[in-house]
Amino acid sequence: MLSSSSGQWYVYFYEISQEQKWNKSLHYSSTFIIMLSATVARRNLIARRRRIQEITFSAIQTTVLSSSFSSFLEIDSNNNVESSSSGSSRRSKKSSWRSTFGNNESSTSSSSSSSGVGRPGAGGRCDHHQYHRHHRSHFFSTTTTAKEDLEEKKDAFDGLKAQIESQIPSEIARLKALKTKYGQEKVGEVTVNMVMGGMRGIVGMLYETSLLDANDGIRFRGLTIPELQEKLPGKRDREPIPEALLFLLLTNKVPTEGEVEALRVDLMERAEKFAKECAMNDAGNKSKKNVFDALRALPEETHPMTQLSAACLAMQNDSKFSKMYASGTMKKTEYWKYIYEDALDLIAKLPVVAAYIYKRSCVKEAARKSSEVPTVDASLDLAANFSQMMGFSSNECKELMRLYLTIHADHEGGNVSAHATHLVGSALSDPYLSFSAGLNGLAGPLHGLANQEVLKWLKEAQVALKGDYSAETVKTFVENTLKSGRVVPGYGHAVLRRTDPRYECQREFALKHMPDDEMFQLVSRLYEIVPDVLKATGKVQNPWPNVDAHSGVLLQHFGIKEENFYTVMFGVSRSIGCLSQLILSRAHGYAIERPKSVTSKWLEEKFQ
Ligand code: NMX
Ligand code: MLT
Repeated sequence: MLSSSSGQWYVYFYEISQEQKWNKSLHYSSTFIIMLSATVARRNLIARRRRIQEITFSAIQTTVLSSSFSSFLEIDSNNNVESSSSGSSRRSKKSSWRSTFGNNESSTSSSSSSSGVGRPGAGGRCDHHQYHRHHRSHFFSTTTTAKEDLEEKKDAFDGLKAQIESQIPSEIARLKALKTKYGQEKVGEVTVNMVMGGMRGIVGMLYETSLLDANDGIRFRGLTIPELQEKLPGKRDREPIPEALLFLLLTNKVPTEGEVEALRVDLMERAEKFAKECAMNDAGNKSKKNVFDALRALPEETHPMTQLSAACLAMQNDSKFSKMYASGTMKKTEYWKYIYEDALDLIAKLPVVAAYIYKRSCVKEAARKSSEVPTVDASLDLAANFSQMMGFSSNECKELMRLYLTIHADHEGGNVSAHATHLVGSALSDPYLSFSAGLNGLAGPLHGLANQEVLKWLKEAQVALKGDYSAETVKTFVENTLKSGRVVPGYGHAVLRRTDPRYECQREFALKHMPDDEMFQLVSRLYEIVPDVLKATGKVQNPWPNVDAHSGVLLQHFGIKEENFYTVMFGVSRSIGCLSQLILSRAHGYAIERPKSVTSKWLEEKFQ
């Protein structure tokens, strides 16, 4: 299919030229012949990639997926996957593809009712292949534009994207109805205290992926942490894997085993491709700089959070959304598709970059240090691979990483990292730019950096207390912290008014895996002492521990002792929540965020 738009041609050629390292500024007409040959080569590449995907899928189908998933899929003699339930998913997916390629006005509404549409690699894959086979009968119809390539790359396993797409029309209709019916209703009152107190309690933004209740704690799409642990499929042991949470956040649906597996494969392929390309560039072609070169240009002692945020920006050149926006050919209704691709790329890349930062900048012993691009093991889940890339391959550490990446992922929209990502994204800044902003907020000691502060403080306590964890000495230590003008890190919360459920589940993990750990004994003792000390100040709204009070003690037990890295791990996890919402925000057409500010004089004059 040839695009009539010169902009699309440009983007297409730009992508080819990026891969082939040709000069993108060559004039279209003088490069037309080159493009045709490149197109044929590219088509062969895509066909080869598809064959690999088919083989991989077939292997997964027979070896990995649960029998329940296998039972509703059938493999025909051409090795195509069909939904055994009916042709409905095929029809809906086909119309969805037509819509994608502009042949059909509105397809997604029909797909919304199809239960088969989201099955991993089900009807969508089959129809997409038929669609392309059909259109490849003519030379021009075989030409892939940047847009087609983007869609094609993800064809085999993209039940998730199809499910999101199928939900968009009904979600937009629901939001529209909400606005029409209740648009003029009030959701609360704003007092001067709220304006002057960090906007605490002001209901001011939509955020679908999670909701925080002061007393119940966080619910991810309605599910508490114990419910996630119980209900999310894809577990390797007891803890859920973050891929399952990502699926839940994006679709508001507990995925099937097969759907989680398909998403896992997708993310690991993205991670592996990224790491391999960067490693290849490292080894040979120095002319193509990559994110690791950018990181190497920073002093080793640059804080790991600064490095992670800088890495996000250094990768921004890969943004598909930005390229499409610049081409001028992307409709508003298509924004989310490119945000989705960027978001999933970024979620997959961040653990690789983070593991690199860890090994280059955080570990002290020469034997564990490395400036190599980490090697991705695509057979693992995202968390296990992250743990392994950092040099921790025990099953217990992988389990901890699964729990860690799951529980830190989202905490509704008002916290600094989520809000910053949301705000910057609302200006149509791409996911790399937006999430870098979120990371910069997470790097603050009152927010994500508190996990680093907690471990420093615990180490300080160990030195000061010399093993005497009696109530009196511990109380004095905590009071001295306050007297020195510092906050007690890991305690208090802007919204919660109880012990953070994320603290509780980590405590359970510790009780199960490391009950005798000395630092865990200290953490437990502090839990008994700190709340009363904070209550005695008379000003702390929530004297109970938050997530950060417990995470470090687990990590150090399993060998991740470098606390300046802890917030990076928080950031890797937080990408899952922030970027899920970013996809939905563009899919549902959220407005640019622009609240009203006033001067203190304005307030005085209003009430005088
Ligand atoms: N230690 C000492 N003082 C505290 C603490 C604490 N843990 N928590 C709150 N306060 C103080 C707070 O500084 C404020 O003092 P002042 O009026 O002198 O400015 C007063 O109590 C009232 O604050 P709150 O309304 O209870 O809390 P706020 O919503 O303003 O702040 C936090 C919430 C989380 C920033 C605050 O509790 C805090 O600084 N905690 C320690 C740092 C921390 O653990 N942050 C991690 C939060 C979770 N995360 O991952 O992001
Ligand atoms: C978070 O996880 O973002 C923190 O608990 C801070 C918050 O919710 O305000």
